[in-house]
Formats: sequence, C-alpha cells, structure tokens
Amino acid sequence: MGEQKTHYEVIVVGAGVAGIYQIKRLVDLGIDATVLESAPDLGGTWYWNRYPGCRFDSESYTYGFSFSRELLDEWHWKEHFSSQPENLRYLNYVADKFDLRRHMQFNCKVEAMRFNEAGDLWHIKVADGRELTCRFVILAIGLLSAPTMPKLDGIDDFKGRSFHTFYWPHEPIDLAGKKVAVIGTGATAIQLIGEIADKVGDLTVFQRRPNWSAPLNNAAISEAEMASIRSRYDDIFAACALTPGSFVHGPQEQGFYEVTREQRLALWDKLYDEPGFGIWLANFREIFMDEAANAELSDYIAGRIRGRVRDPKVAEKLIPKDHGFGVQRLPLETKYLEAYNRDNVHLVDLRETPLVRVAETGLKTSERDYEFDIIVYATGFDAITGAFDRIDIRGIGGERLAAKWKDAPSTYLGILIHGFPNLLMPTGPQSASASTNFPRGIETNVNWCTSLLQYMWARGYVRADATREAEERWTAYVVKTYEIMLMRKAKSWFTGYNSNVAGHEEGTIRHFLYNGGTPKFRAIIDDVAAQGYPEIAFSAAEPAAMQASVGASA
Ligand code: NA7
Repeated sequence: MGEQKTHYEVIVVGAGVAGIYQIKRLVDLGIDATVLESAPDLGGTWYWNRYPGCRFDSESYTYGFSFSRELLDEWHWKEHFSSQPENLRYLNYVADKFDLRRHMQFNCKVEAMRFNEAGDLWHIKVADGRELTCRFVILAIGLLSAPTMPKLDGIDDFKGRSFHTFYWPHEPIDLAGKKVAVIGTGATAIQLIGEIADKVGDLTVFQRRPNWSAPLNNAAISEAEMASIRSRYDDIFAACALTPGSFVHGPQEQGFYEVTREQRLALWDKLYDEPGFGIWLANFREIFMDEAANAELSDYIAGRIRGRVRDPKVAEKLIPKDHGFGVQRLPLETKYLEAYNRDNVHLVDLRETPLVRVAETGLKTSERDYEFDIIVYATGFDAITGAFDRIDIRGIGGERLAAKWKDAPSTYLGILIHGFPNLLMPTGPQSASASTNFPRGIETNVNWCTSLLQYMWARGYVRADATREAEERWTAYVVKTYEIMLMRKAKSWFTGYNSNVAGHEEGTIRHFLYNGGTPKFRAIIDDVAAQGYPEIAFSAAEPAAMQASVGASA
C-alpha cells in the first residue's frame, strides 16, 4: 500500500473502534480501501484519552469485538472495566492480528471533502496537501472526538502545565506534591478525580453543575473467571442484543408502581453496590420518563451521597438539583465522593464564585486567586456532530454539511445524509450506535454499511443518496423518541448542550440520539436492507465510466 496512491474504492476516516472493524470488513471482501487517521496511531478515543482513571464503564467483555471467535478465545480482559492502556493494547492487538495496520495511514488529517457529481466520487483533502479520491467515504470519526475548552481569557498565559483531558500527555506526569486544578465534573473528571486525589499534593475541583454518579465496583478478572466468560460469550452478546442499550443490564420487567417502595429501595440497595450501569439501566423504565419516579430515585441517590461525603455542606454541593438521576450520561466512579473527605481536596462551586480568567500562576474566580502547578480542563466535547463540523464537507451543489446541520442534524437511519451521496456514518447522529454500548452499535452499523456497499457493487451502482423524504421522516421519528424522555430537559451532550460552542448553549436542543432502543433500531435497518433499500436512490455508472472506474469487484 503506497501512500502515493491517490484513488481508493473506499476511504474510511478514523482508526478507532469503528474504523478498525470497518477496514477489517472491507479487507476481507478484497476491496481497495484505506483508513485515514489524524492521530499518529490507531485507537481513537483510546489513543487520545490517557488521563489517570480513564476506563470502560461497559463490562470489558461486552465492549470487545464479537466478530472473531479466535479473538474472543485469545484475549484475556484483566478487569471487569478495563483501563485505557489495556484498551489501547487490545485495539493494537486486533489490528496486528488481522494485519490491518498496512491499510491505515496515520497523521492524515482530513480537512475537506467534496462530492464530485460528474464522476460520483469524493475528493478528500488531507492536511499534508494530498488530494485523494474515492467512490465511498465512511466517516468513523467518533462521537466524542472534538474536545472543547472553556471560553476563558488568559488560557495561554498560564506558566504551569495545562491540558484538556483528551490531550493528557503521553509521557508520565509526576503529580506528587503538585497543586492541581480540575475544571469540570463530567464523567471524565469523575474518573480522574477519584484516581488522583491521593496522588497529588493538593487538588481543587471547579464545579459548575454537579453530576449524578454511581460506583463502578470494578474488580480483576482471574484466569478461571475469564475462561468462564469465554464459554459464555454467545450468551453474553445475545443478552446484550436484547437490551435497549446493548449492555448486559436490561430494565426491570415490573413497573415502578407495581412494586412497593420497600421493594424499590431493596432493588436500589442491591444495584448501587453491583458493578457497572445496573443502577441506571437495570432500573425501572419509569425513571427515564416519569418525574415522580425519577425524583424518588434521585432522593435515594442523594442519600447515598450524604452517606459517603462527611462534610454536609460539601455533600449538598455535590447533589444535582437541576436534573434528575440518569437523565444525563451517568458517570461511574471509584472513590470519587470519598475524595472530598480528604484534607487535600477542595470543591469550588462556580455558581457561587464563577471563573473570571486564567492567570500566569493559576485561576481567578470572582472571589479569589488560586495558584496551581497543573490545570486540567475536563470540559467535555462538541459531541457527535463536532467532529463532522471540523471537516469542510460539501455534498451535491456544494452544500456544506455544517450549514445543513447548523441547528440540528438530520439523517436517514443515522447512517446516510440526503444530498451527500456515498457518505456513510457507522457512528453518526440519530443512530442507535450513539446511545448504546458503543462497539455493539458499531458492529451493527458497520455490517449494515458493508452490506449496502455489497448490494451496490453487485449491481454496478456507483451512487446512493437517501431521499429527502426518507431523511425528513427519520429525523422526525428520532425527535419523537425524545418526547417522553426526561432527558430532553437536561443540559448534557445527549442533547447537544455545550456552553463552549456557539449555538449549543443553554436553551437549544439537538436530537442526537435514537431513543427507541437497539433491538428496534436493528429491526428497522435490517428491514430496510431486506426490502432493497427502497428509500435510497441508486444510480449506475455510464457504461464507459464503468469501464474506466478503478476499484472493487464484489
Ligand atoms: P461532559 O460530561 O460534557 O462534562 C464536561 C464538564 O465540564 C461538565 O461538568 C461541565 O459543566 C464542565 N464545563 C464545561 N465547560 C465549562 C466551563 N466553561 N466552565 C466550567 N465548567 C465547564 O464531558 P466529559 O468529558 O466529562 O464526558 C464526556 C463523555 O466521555 C462521557 O459522557 C462518557 O461517555 C465519555 P456543566 O455541566 O456544563 O455545567
């Protein structure tokens, strides 16, 4: 595979979990394809996020790829919720095992893409100056890959070290004795703070809005336990396939109001102390939709917070008041709340004393100056559409995707976009992969994308564009899936909220997620395929053009 090559049948953008599986499928089919990755190496999320405490919230053995029995038999997950270094090692192991690396080009940042209608080709501009062409482009660019910094004056003035958690340095950082600031209390900060509280000299957490969280309850996986997991993989994946979120945790069959309060409390006592997302996803369905049910659960969790945080004033600050438990993405934690019982950990409530600026020596709030050696920005991402917005993507007639999606994304099945032919998104907005145990959704969507391409190759089609009507109908349907969800009221990346991104501030809502559950999503997209993709307009190449076309056979 030479880098001099300028045309491919398929270009996959992104060598994370989705890109790795997508190129595997294409290579197996003998398709002329390559992966362009902006990072120096593969791994996506697991390449970048190297902050201490970074790990799965999914059970490791439900996060791994399911496509290869051999791989499942070989790999030993060391912990129920595996950490970033191990996850990156896993993805490298997969790429090496299947010899995928030679189909990947690193340090290749895609800056712009334009659809050439005359040739039904995408022209891809890479930051190194190359322009590549391809028939199909598959954007596997991640859901949370566009980190955002606060809009604060003086960020560059700081003389110590500072970084967003996404860009945590690759070399070890000596935290011992250091005065560290963490801005933000999302899932990332909650992992980080629990991990570093007893390793730093002094830690100050700058919290604007508290987040609900629950214990991860992680543990090691012994050889014997891993052997048992291996023997149950089929059942584990089958169980995931039946739950709304593709996790091992599925909702209670009984309704919230069908059991007594004592029974609910007994369930919550059990789930809170169990590993993983059980307290969120194995709860009663009503907690996501019914204010009263959600309030009762939120009260219960608030009680748990009060029980774990010694200073009642600090405990109250850590209890969210503006949203109920589980309506935002639930962070899972290890010793997070207990960190605030330590003398070297301090909580600053930014609603009382907002940040004013970053100074040479630290941070300035409306109340006082703080001195730090290290400032960590755990301030989140321009989620889901941010990575798309950062590429200048132009479809038919030069239409800009960023303009089309300015107020909200619109898609067909979360996988195609009308007016942007031959562009596929295995991890796009409005598909179930955005709201589920990520690799489970990815495998479904990558398989679907691959089947669509095979369908086209078999028929000599060179162009596929979802109809406008299909896109409008799908988008309206996704919007409707929010109607009954309390989530629609929350300020979180689930609804496209980000105070640091113009247009994404409070008061806006973007319908990013398909909330109908993965079993239903899979049934819908499988049905579309079985019917021969009736709402996708296909066209075949002119015979002469077909002769000249470079690329694949199917
Ligand atoms: P999140 O969950 O979006 O959290 C970002 C945090 O940063 C959140 O507490 C924000 O407070 C805070 N934030 C953002 N901007 C500011 C400014 N300008 N000032 C103060 N505080 C700020 O991102 P994470 O990285 O934690 O998690 C993202 C996902 O990664 C997670 O859900 C997992 O799926 C993996 P706010 O709530 O906006 O008041």
